Amino acid sequence: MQFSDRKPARQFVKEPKQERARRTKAHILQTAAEAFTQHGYAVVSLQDIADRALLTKGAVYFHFTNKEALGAAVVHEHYARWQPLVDEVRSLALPPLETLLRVLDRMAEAFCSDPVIQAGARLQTERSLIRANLPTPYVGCRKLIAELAERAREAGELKPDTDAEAFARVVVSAFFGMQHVSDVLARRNDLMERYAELREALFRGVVVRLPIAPRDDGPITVG
Ligand code: LUB
Repeated sequence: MQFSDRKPARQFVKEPKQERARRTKAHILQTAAEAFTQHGYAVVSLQDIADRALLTKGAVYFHFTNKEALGAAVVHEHYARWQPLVDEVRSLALPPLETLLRVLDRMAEAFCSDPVIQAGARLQTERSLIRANLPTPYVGCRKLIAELAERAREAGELKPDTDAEAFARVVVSAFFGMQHVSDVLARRNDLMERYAELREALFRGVVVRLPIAPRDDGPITVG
């Protein structure tokens, strides 16, 4: 009989348990990211993360075998968060240059507000201390920016002699350096101002018409 067997009851118990485990794991990851971004990988212990998360060390170990696993999970989650951001901008179907600028704007905002994004960047600079396989940094982002820049060049929005690959390398290096300097000197409080300067300086040389300030929803016009 459908109702009297153990099966439905077991399902009823199992679902919320899995959901709770998923939430606990996400909570640990978020807490670890906050600790890593504030203090760096080396000085944060698994016990520190457990204390911060208001969990026992055993509860943390249940989800992550060691600190290396937690560090690696934060870095992987950092990269997982770029794709939805890019997809969201692409869904607006804007012209290529505006798409590229919006993606960079959104990345800058994420560096201001998302501890997982912040921690992922910091952990990549500390990657020699983390005994785990971490994704190669910068290359995926460089490829995306190069593609978008090349499309903007083909659309006549960037100067015809723009080297999209070289431009992308410069953008990634400058952007990464900018967020790092902002972190070290101002705990990222001045990141959007630094980003606006960087955007202006980098794009001034390659655009046909100068873009206006970040986050302006109007058309991109001559400055
Ligand atoms: C991006 C980080 C931090 C580059 O692509 C990457 O590997 C990145 C990880 O270190 O931001 C941002 C231009």
